[in-house]
Amino acid sequence: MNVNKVMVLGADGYLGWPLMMHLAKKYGREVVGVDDLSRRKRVMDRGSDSGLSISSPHERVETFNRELEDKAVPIRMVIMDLRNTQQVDELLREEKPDVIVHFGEIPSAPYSMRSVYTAIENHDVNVNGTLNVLWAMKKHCPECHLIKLGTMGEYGTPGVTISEDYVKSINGEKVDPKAKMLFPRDAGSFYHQTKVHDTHNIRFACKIWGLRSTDIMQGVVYGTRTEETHLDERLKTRFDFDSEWGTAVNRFVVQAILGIPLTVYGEGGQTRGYLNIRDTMQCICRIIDHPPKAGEYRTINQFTQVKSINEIAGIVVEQAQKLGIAASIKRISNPRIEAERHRYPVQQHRLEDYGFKPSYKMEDVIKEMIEDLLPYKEILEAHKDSVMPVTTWK
Ligand code: USQ
Repeated sequence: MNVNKVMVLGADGYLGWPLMMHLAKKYGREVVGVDDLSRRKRVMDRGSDSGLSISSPHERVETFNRELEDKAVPIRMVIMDLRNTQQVDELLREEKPDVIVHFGEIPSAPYSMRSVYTAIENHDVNVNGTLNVLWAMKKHCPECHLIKLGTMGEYGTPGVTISEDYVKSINGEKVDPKAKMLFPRDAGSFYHQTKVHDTHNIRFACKIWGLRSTDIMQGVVYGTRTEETHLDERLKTRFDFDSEWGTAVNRFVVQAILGIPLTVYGEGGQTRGYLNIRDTMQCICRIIDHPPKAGEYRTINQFTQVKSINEIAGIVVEQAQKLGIAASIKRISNPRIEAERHRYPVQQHRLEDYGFKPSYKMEDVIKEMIEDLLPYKEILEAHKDSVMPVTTWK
């Protein structure tokens, strides 16, 4: 499969923006990004902002294309809401990408649990947006490889080994391999449920229309930089740390800088898969280079380390202390309903099969994150009030 043009949905986001640059600069691919810029607005509505100050989409694209000089096709950014069926249809008719990397969804569990309105909005954006993409692919580019961002959170914490492969037996009986039965899902928020719905819709579209897709069950991503974000001050990617849009590691690092005790929810035995943002870039590139066959739907469990919240808080405190910052930990009542002590065995082999090599460890990256964020302490201070959780699952 010849890959010339890659479309990145969610191109203004934490992962989408650095991926655009990485694909264009390192691999010389033609890249077109799509985003409705709603993440910037939703974070502001929560009373927060990106901890690393970021440029406007226009300035980012202009700056990066100057970096590229004439070494690759200039990147482009289309502003579009994926819920608009007509516009998504026209976009794919005109662009006909070889690969679509779909990050264009609302990614926050707490946001989805805030109210019935945010839960519905989360479903509308994620599930209906993805349906629009699937229908337009079928019509205009059925050969295209859809790389879709799902989440490890689709599985929940079942206490048995989570597998990338199809289920082989149930209650001792062999499952017909042709049935291609997925490993069971048990999501822990309405957000995570939207990803489960996407999974089933994408798998179904592959089965009936012969589309091809890699559905990434990704762990929690952390980090402040990629090879390209540090080429110019204006190329930074966003970095969220408030209680709705920030994830645990990123939040803990900011809390250490602000002198807020690290907010370990409940017992802190919650265990997840984690990976650095630069390893995410490498994973996606490997997946692009190893497309599935027409009609194939496949799952990838994407993370490089498994850690509990207690372990992560310990690492952040230790690294902060090395930089002369006295950080502390405070267990607070868990706003979520989730297992706080559990096994988390996960099987993964596909990334390795495609040549992926983990390059970063959390233990080494945390110090770099603190150093990258310290110059922005004023921005962090200004949004200090957004750190403590406000939404509960109850
Ligand atoms: N947690 C704390 N303290 C905090 C924040 C979180 O103890 O201040 C705990 C949570 O209770 C949870 C764990 O850390 O047990 C992970 O929470 P998180 O906010 O870092 O991540 P989560 O809500 O699971 O969602 C994030 C991304 C989501 C992605 C998912 C991957 O926001 O888009 O799908 O990570 S995974 O966790 O593998 O499902």
